[in-house]
Amino acid sequence: MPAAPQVSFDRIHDPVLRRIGERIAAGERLDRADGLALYRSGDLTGLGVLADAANRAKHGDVVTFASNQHINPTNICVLRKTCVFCGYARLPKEDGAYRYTLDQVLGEAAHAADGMTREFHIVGGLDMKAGLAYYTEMFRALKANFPHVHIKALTAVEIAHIARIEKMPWRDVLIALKDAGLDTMPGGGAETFSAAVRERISDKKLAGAEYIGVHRTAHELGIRTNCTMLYGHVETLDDRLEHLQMLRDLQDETGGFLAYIPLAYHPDDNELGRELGRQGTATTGWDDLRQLAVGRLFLDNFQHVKSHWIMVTPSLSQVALHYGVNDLEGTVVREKIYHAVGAHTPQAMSLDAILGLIRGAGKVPAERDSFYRILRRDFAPEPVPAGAA
Ligand code: V47
Ligand code: SF4
Repeated sequence: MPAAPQVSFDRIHDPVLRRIGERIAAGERLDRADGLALYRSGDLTGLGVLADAANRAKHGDVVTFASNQHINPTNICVLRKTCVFCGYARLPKEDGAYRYTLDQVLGEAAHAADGMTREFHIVGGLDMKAGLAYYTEMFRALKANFPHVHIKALTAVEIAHIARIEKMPWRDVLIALKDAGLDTMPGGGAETFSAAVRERISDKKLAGAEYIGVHRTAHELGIRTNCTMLYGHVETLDDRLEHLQMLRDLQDETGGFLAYIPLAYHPDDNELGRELGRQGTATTGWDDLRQLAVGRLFLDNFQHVKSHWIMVTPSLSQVALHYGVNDLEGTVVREKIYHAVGAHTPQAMSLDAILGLIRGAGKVPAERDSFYRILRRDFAPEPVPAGAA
């Protein structure tokens, strides 16, 4: 049982936040009205103080990262026309459509031969020609060639797609994939669960309750998963809280979620961004920080809150380490999904760069595995800058 958060009330100016802070310090759980008050507060620093206290009670000063590699085996997707926020998907005959052969996947994975990569993060489109056998063969070959690398693959939406084309229940698909080497599942495909928002931005996608259902089944089978929320598009603050509530409820039930990762919507190069006239205007730093902080406070039964630096920039992720975040998306190699919608961040970060970010925020870096077990803390000390005494 983690210690109750120690809150420094002198840095909180909003009396509403102070009252919520007193309840957090007493170990009380927040309800949706509290969540709304947190989102609506103008005291971002005070919100950070609360989220940082909750985070420190679980992790102290330690910030983790993992060396992972993203592989996106196919961008062909049957929802290409209806997920209006996505700039990555293509129809089978469209320019730029691709589906990797097994050899191509192994070619991409060859980076893992460096011995540093500990996780493959494998997600892609809902491709009619990528059924169960496509993935079971892929996972078996990856495990045969890179036995030390963890496979975190396939969102709930992809699992449901494979189940539909194979006419199998989700459970049987998950059992077959686990048998082939699937270790954990990523959290993509959640978007925002609200039915009204889904109708507007991803009309034909698996409903929120079904996303939860696939994750519940995975947890029952011993497959731990992550979860996400896509924010900063057309959703309301109430929608965000409904989403967080559904995640918290499932976590109460199964305890199977490893981490919560909010994903900042990028409006470039996608239909929704054009419709909203929002190109070139991603989420604000304020919204990114409060989204992470409210997640940390509301999801009191989650151990890990991860910032995805690819979307919100490394600099903002560094500040987020004081807003409830205890984990940074790893040294990602060749990320495609966000770079298709206008992310201008680098596609990979070196170990030294990640260590520099974490230390620069006054935190202690630790490399973790995919289950958040600490693997390494003994990194070379930070070089002393030239001219320093
Ligand atoms: O589900 C698509 C999002 C997700 C856009 O579990 C967009 O460890 C912003 O889920 N703007 C896939 N986001 C990525 C994902 C993820 C990333 C890092 C770590 C983990 C994990 C999961 O990307 C999709 C969708 O929500 N996405 N288009 C866009 N325009
Ligand atoms: Fe397909 Fe996923 Fe893009 Fe939707 S978000 S079009 S399901 S790849």
